[in-house]
Amino acid sequence: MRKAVLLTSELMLFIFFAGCASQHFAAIPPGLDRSTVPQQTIKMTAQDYHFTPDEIHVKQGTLIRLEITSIEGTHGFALSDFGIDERIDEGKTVTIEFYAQKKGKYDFRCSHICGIGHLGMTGKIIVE
Ligand SMILES: [Cu+2]
Repeated sequence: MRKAVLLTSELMLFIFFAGCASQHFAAIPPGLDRSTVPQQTIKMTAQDYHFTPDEIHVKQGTLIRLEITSIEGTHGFALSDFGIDERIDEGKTVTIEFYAQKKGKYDFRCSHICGIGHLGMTGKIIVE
Protein backbone atom coordinates (compact mmCIF):
# COMPACT_ATOMS: atom_id res chain seq x y z
CA MET A 1 0.00 0.00 0.00
CA ARG A 2 2.72 2.40 1.03
CA LYS A 3 4.74 1.55 -2.07
CA ALA A 4 1.76 2.36 -4.27
CA VAL A 5 1.47 5.80 -2.69
CA LEU A 6 5.16 6.46 -3.29
CA LEU A 7 4.87 5.39 -6.93
CA THR A 8 1.91 7.68 -7.41
CA SER A 9 3.77 10.70 -6.07
CA GLU A 10 6.75 9.91 -8.30
CA LEU A 11 4.44 9.70 -11.26
CA MET A 12 2.92 13.07 -10.36
CA LEU A 13 6.39 14.61 -10.18
CA PHE A 14 7.26 13.13 -13.56
CA ILE A 15 4.10 14.55 -15.11
CA PHE A 16 4.86 17.92 -13.54
CA PHE A 17 8.37 18.12 -14.99
CA ALA A 18 7.34 16.70 -18.34
CA GLY A 19 4.74 19.45 -18.49
CA CYS A 20 7.41 22.10 -17.92
CA ALA A 21 9.50 20.92 -20.86
CA SER A 22 7.25 22.48 -23.46
CA GLN A 23 5.89 25.99 -23.27
CA HIS A 24 2.57 27.22 -24.46
CA PHE A 25 1.70 30.74 -25.49
CA ALA A 26 -1.33 32.28 -27.04
CA ALA A 27 -0.33 33.05 -30.64
CA ILE A 28 -1.50 36.59 -29.99
CA PRO A 29 -1.70 37.43 -26.27
CA PRO A 30 -5.06 38.89 -25.30
CA GLY A 31 -4.77 42.64 -24.90
CA LEU A 32 -1.77 43.00 -27.23
CA ASP A 33 -1.90 46.48 -28.76
CA ARG A 34 -1.02 45.93 -32.43
CA SER A 35 -0.53 49.64 -33.02
CA THR A 36 2.39 49.87 -30.60
CA VAL A 37 4.40 46.69 -31.26
CA PRO A 38 6.94 46.29 -34.04
CA GLN A 39 5.73 44.02 -36.82
CA GLN A 40 7.53 41.91 -39.35
CA THR A 41 6.29 39.97 -42.35
CA ILE A 42 8.27 36.94 -43.46
CA LYS A 43 7.58 35.00 -46.63
CA MET A 44 8.13 31.27 -46.62
CA THR A 45 7.60 28.48 -49.10
CA ALA A 46 6.72 24.86 -48.49
CA GLN A 47 7.50 22.09 -50.95
CA ASP A 48 8.45 18.39 -50.97
CA TYR A 49 10.05 18.19 -48.39
CA HIS A 50 11.23 21.37 -46.86
CA PHE A 51 10.37 24.87 -45.80
CA THR A 52 12.41 27.81 -47.13
CA PRO A 53 13.73 29.38 -45.01
CA ASP A 54 13.77 26.67 -42.37
CA GLU A 55 15.47 28.81 -39.76
CA ILE A 56 14.11 32.22 -38.88
CA HIS A 57 15.57 34.72 -36.44
CA VAL A 58 13.25 37.32 -34.99
CA LYS A 59 13.48 39.93 -32.26
CA GLN A 60 11.65 39.43 -29.01
CA GLY A 61 8.60 41.66 -28.77
CA THR A 62 7.76 41.56 -32.49
CA LEU A 63 4.43 40.60 -34.02
CA ILE A 64 5.39 38.15 -36.73
CA ARG A 65 3.29 37.56 -39.80
CA LEU A 66 4.34 34.46 -41.70
CA GLU A 67 3.08 34.17 -45.26
CA ILE A 68 3.56 30.57 -46.28
CA THR A 69 3.00 29.45 -49.85
CA SER A 70 3.01 25.83 -50.86
CA ILE A 71 4.75 25.69 -54.22
CA GLU A 72 4.61 21.90 -54.42
CA GLY A 73 2.22 19.51 -52.72
CA THR A 74 -0.09 20.02 -49.78
CA HIS A 75 1.58 20.56 -46.45
CA GLY A 76 0.86 21.75 -42.95
CA PHE A 77 2.52 24.20 -40.64
CA ALA A 78 2.51 23.40 -36.93
CA LEU A 79 4.15 25.66 -34.37
CA SER A 80 2.93 23.81 -31.31
CA ASP A 81 4.29 26.12 -28.62
CA PHE A 82 1.94 28.77 -29.96
CA GLY A 83 -0.99 26.44 -30.61
CA ILE A 84 -0.67 26.95 -34.38
CA ASP A 85 -1.51 24.24 -36.90
CA GLU A 86 -2.60 25.19 -40.42
CA ARG A 87 -3.02 23.25 -43.63
CA ILE A 88 -1.49 24.72 -46.78
CA ASP A 89 -2.95 23.39 -49.98
CA GLU A 90 -0.77 23.31 -53.10
CA GLY A 91 -0.59 26.72 -54.74
CA LYS A 92 -2.18 28.47 -51.76
CA THR A 93 -0.80 30.97 -49.26
CA VAL A 94 -1.77 31.05 -45.61
CA THR A 95 -0.95 33.83 -43.20
CA ILE A 96 -0.03 32.97 -39.64
CA GLU A 97 0.47 35.51 -36.92
CA PHE A 98 2.16 35.15 -33.58
CA TYR A 99 3.76 37.40 -31.05
CA ALA A 100 7.40 36.62 -30.22
CA GLN A 101 6.89 37.01 -26.52
CA LYS A 102 9.82 35.14 -25.06
CA LYS A 103 13.37 34.36 -26.16
CA GLY A 104 13.98 30.77 -27.17
CA LYS A 105 13.95 28.19 -29.95
CA TYR A 106 10.61 27.05 -31.22
CA ASP A 107 10.33 24.10 -33.55
CA PHE A 108 7.89 23.97 -36.39
CA ARG A 109 7.09 21.04 -38.63
CA CYS A 110 4.86 19.87 -41.42
CA SER A 111 1.61 18.58 -39.94
CA HIS A 112 0.13 17.07 -43.08
CA ILE A 113 1.44 13.67 -44.16
CA CYS A 114 2.89 14.68 -47.51
CA GLY A 115 5.12 11.80 -48.52
CA ILE A 116 8.41 10.05 -47.94
CA GLY A 117 10.22 13.10 -46.57
CA HIS A 118 7.42 14.27 -44.32
CA LEU A 119 9.07 13.57 -40.97
CA GLY A 120 12.15 15.55 -41.94
CA MET A 121 10.14 18.59 -42.91
CA THR A 122 10.97 20.73 -39.91
CA GLY A 123 12.44 24.06 -38.99
CA LYS A 124 12.90 26.48 -36.14
CA ILE A 125 12.12 29.99 -35.13
CA ILE A 126 14.68 31.63 -32.90
CA VAL A 127 13.45 34.53 -30.83
CA GLU A 128 16.43 36.60 -29.69
CU1 LIG B 1 4.43 16.70 -44.51
